[in-house]
Amino acid sequence: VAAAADVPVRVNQLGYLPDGPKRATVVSSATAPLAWQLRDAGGTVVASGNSTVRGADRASGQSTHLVDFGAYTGTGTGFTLVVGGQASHPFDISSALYDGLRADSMSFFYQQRSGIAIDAALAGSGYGRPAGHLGVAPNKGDTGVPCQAGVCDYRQDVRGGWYDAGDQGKYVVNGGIAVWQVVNSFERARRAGGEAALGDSTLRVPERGNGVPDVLDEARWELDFLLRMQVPAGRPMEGMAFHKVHDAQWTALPTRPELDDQQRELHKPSTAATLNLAATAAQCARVYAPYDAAFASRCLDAARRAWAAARANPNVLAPGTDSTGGGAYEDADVSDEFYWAAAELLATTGESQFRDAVTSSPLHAKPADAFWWGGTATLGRITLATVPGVPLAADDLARVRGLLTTAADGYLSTMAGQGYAVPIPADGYVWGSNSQVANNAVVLAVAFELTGAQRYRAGALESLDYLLGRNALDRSYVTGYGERASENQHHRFWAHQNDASLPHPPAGSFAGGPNAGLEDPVAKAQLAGCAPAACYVDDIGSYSTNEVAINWNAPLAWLAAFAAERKAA
Ligand code: 9MR
Repeated sequence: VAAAADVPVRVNQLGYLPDGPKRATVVSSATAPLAWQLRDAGGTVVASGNSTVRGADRASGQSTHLVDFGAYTGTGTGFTLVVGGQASHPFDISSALYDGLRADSMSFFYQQRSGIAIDAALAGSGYGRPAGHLGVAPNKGDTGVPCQAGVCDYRQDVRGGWYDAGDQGKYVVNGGIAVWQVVNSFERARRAGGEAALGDSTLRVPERGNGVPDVLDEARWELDFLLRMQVPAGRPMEGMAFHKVHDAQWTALPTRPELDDQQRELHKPSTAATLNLAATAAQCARVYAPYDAAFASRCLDAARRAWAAARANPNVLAPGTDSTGGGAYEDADVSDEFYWAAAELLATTGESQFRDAVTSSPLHAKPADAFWWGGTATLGRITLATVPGVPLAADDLARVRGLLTTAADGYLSTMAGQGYAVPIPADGYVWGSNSQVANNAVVLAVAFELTGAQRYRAGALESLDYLLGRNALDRSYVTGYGERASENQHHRFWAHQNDASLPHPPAGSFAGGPNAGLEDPVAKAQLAGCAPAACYVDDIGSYSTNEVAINWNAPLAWLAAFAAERKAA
């Protein structure tokens, strides 16, 4: 199928919810409003009006107009928005709009599993592959992985988990935030009465039918790996978590997981990784308790040991230079990871030692900053603000909730100031910018849960509009969703662009997005001079704009589940 041409009327190419906001952006330097028509599939005009002139937009470098057709409440497929004789891509208006994306964005994690054969009957034709990294030749790991020189003198079984991204490394910092968001999407949905949609037999995973919600089955694949990354009792730095396991050298593109012949190595434990383990294992203990008490108690024990180890080794920092064969995931400030872990342990146990750790942290009084893999305090704030029964004083809890709604108000005002409603500023287009859009949209959705105010839900949904096509490039960043969707994301197995015998990324795969830093050779060669929001190319070589990653698909899946819930406006 030939890619659709870029058009100046920019819509969510998937569509709109009947009870959600319906806005579009038009690229035009006209200084007077433009007439617009909403046409149904038969070409009949079902709504019309005039645009609002927005003028120059810094992030996209474009002159824009806004169209608001939110007054239209009909449903159907094949709508187009026509402005000045130019039609948008066709889109749907449907309350079932996000049902497919909810499943596909979550199924991404099954497709990224290490240490298990991927079944084409579940993953889709072309996506099956033998298990990777179980020590079957030519693989050398991950069942008995040695440390890098000088780090340890034993081997550890660290099989399983999810490959991080387009590479086949597995990083505890990053695995942590990703699995937290997957589990949190379930915890949130359960509070909203929507857990059935994430329940047993809702996903294409091998564990379907086992009586446990599939989202939790999927997350457990990663949690079991994180637990294996903990230094065993009796070893130096016991209770700490190894920072990461990956190949000694970067592998070429493509490299099928089962054909990776590089030596796998464990890298030195870090305080950040240990606190990622403490936080996610504490969350695990809370959320899995009703389904598997033994697993929940194993999680809690690991979380306590990790917390104690981090307290005993509070400043073991992973260096930015350790990036041969895998990403560094360096972090020079672990105060936010301490806060997050304390919050999860408090919410799970209610113990005063963790309450003291939360309330004595300088971060407890600070504004709710945007979260990402290197900054996790707001994950802790979300847990404190939303999990029922957290034993903090009522006024303190109200204050934490207020920090989150204040952050959400900030994202709304950032959105309102731009031609494309994006909850990041013009200077925020860094590596993985799409994940920052999605993470900030998660905060908007949390503010909706806390207050019931529709403007927050609208902000979360409009953030999805940006990711699905209403943007500087007229592009959906999610494979399989939209007329002009990314399909050549950087990946060693879904490398169709380099090898026609391999598949494209599966539907629901989320590109990292525009990165004004131009941090790879393809971006440097093709994107010189780009406006920040246009610094993106759908080329497999552009890993700094077009990779997939577990910590990026996680907020997309979280949001898709939120958007798919039927909520009356
Ligand atoms: O998401 C990470 C981004 O914040 C960093 O700027 C970038 C460079 O260090 O690394 C990104 O993470 C990559 C990781 O290092 C290796 N696996 C792929 C990840 C996504 O590109």
